[in-house]
Amino acid sequence: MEMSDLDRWLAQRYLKGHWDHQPGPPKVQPYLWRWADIYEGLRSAGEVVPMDKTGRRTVQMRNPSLPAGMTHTIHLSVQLVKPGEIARAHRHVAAAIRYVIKGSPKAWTIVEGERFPMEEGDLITTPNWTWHDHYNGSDEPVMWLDGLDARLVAYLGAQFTENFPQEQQPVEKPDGYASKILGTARPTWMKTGFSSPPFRYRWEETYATLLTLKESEGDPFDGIKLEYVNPFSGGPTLPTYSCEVQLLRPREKTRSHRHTSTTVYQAFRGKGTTVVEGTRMEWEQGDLFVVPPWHWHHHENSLDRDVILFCINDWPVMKALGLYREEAQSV
Ligand code: 1HN
Repeated sequence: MEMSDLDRWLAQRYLKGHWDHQPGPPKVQPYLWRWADIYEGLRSAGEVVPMDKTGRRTVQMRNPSLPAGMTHTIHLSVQLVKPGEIARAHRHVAAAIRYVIKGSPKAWTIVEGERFPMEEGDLITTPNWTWHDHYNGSDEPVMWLDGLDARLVAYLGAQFTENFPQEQQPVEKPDGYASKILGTARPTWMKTGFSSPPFRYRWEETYATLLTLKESEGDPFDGIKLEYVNPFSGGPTLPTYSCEVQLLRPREKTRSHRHTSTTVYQAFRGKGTTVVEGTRMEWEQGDLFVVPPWHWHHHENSLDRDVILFCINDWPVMKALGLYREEAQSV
């Protein structure tokens, strides 16, 4: 018997020898999506895709090397809700964040009975298995980024989805509830069942913190960078990923490093360059891009005004599994 005969014999029985190498999963590649394209696609979807056909009107990033998903761990889409529209209530195991691109104090995402206004630059969490629906009560379209760990959850076989019996869940909590009970003075008797609470991180406060720190040293790899922490634990935004925002000062160029976690970015303000393994990704406001695992990268702001990048990084899941490593390029 030849080795190839053996391989065939085994294959017919759904078996395989260690010597018979098969290709591994596809590798996420660095890629940049232009806001102009995303916006054009979404605007057209607003004209031709009715809400009752889709449940959620989103345009999703797909990494060129993957069948779906912006990366193997992070799903990212941009969602549009037109004036008066409702995106119906449901829940799923995959956790989500919303990062508002165009908002209004009269547009809300309702999570577990609390309505959270969606204003530009706000970050709102929809943790694992929380009921959520969206409503635009303003007279302008609203748009936001949806970041979900859905690909990872589905890969692990743990994705479940359920529709709420009505189109919208009732609003049962007073406005500002989460931010009050999770402030610095907290109720003694409340225990929550959520590992991460539904929460709104207001842009106004985040931006004020960035500006307060502008003259400080900052992170050598990322400039003035903030992590949106879980208000219970002080840990990452969600068990699977961390949302972060960074300000690059005029003419700031960061040091290069690489890590096994994957990052997806949105250029929230300004324009600049991220160099990933020698490839220059030139981004402008609204563009989205990926830095794949274990790729050297640094950021450059070559203009005289501030740049702000929003990102989702899957380091919490990598650290939880003992898979996180990082390395700095020597100076
Ligand atoms: C989802 O539930 C929303 O609730 C958005 O707005 C995007 C992508 C995959 C799976 C569920 C939403 C989603 C999603």
